[in-house]
Amino acid sequence: MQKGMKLDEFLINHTNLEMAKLLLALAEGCKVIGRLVNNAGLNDITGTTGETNVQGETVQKLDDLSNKILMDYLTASETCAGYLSEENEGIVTLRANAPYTISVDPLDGSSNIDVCAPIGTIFAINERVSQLGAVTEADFLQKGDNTKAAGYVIYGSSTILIFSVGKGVYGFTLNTQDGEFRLSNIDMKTPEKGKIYSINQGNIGKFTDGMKNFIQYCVESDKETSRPYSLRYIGSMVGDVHRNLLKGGIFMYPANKGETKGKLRLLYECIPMAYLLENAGGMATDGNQRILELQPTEVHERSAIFIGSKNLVEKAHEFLKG
Ligand code: P6P
Repeated sequence: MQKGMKLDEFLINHTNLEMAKLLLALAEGCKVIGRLVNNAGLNDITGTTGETNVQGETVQKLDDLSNKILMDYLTASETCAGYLSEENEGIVTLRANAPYTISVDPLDGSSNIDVCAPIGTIFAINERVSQLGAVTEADFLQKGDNTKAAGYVIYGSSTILIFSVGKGVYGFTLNTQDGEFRLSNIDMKTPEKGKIYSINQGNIGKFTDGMKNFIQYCVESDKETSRPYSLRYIGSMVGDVHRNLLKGGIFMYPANKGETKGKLRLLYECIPMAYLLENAGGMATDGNQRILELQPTEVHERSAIFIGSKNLVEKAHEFLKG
């Protein structure tokens, strides 16, 4: 294995043919999304469609476009039986007799497009559990420990596909010269000790005392533990998690008075990120138990999330339980 290796060469040696075809189709769709994101200001596709999605959130034009692009590419791959998306009300059958299902946030953080902040596509792939034919919700409502592959594509200063098929985390950077995703990060491990905390501190008035006390711990001076930590918050989960994956740190979106189960979606935001960070030697919980052990009950359900370097997630737990 060497840097610069093409995605298809890597996949052929690291997974089965069906999964390879699915991930390649996903990567091709994300290339199209990346080009649209990079040219958004020129094509009048910034801003909103004027509609709200099933979440009650304003739909950005690019959310809608990205969702349609992924559905088309995944259908054409003939490997994806079912599709769940933040942008669709319910599950959709793509190819009745295909082996896999996918849960996606087609363009997470899309409200940041207009300000050129990093955004991304987040995905988690499962094997279907239902018999052949139309998919059922049971195919999607699986614990994160059943995940077969997961990752994200970050559209930032470069476009990078970060994913795992359960045997380490690998990064493929889009080479703008030849249009190929090429291996750039081999067997990524997140630093066990982080010095960055990432949270929307503006919500502090809605946090529990334990949460407030952990934030106070982060900002206190203590040479031995390299505190105060730095606060970094983009407001785009892919951007915040990607930075922490590389540099170490903790990203938190806790439950609070306004969002009693947190804001982020379990199936297509929390589980894929938790799968990645655990494969990179990190940790991901809902403040109490591993994200990957949670039993989903609704396809769009939310979860609190504490994810990143082990030392910080464990320290957060001490304060949350205190
Ligand atoms: P807040 C983007 O809208 C998103 O879903 C995540 O990407 C991000 O981490 C979070 O919401 C930001 O939420 O409430 O801090 O603006």
